[in-house]
Amino acid sequence: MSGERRPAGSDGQSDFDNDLMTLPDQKLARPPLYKVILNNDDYTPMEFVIHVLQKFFRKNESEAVQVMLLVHKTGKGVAGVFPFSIAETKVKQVNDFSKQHGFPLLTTLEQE
Ligand code: TYC
Repeated sequence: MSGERRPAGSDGQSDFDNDLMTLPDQKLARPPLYKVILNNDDYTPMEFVIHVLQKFFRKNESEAVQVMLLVHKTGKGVAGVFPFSIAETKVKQVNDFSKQHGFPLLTTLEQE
């Protein structure tokens, strides 16, 4: 039968695995990432925003204060960057948590 593999070289090993090394590079696309955006408002206490950044985005105290102040001064800021399903979950968790505490704090998603 034609196309049958012969032993390669003197060691009797098949050269089948060599074929893999000659395939063209197959580049895998990176999954898209999403920014969880924290939006400013006039009613949510600064301390609550700092707490949210520590609880849901693993910021330390000084990182959390920095992000909160940026949002307070500019209107919005990035709380974290994640693959879609995680980002979507964070948005829901934070918005639910804020509502439960009676604050209008809102997070939204933006593709990076
Ligand atoms: N602007 C709010 C205040 O003065 C604080 C605040 C910061 C609210 C960030 C929301 O995402 C926010 N109490």
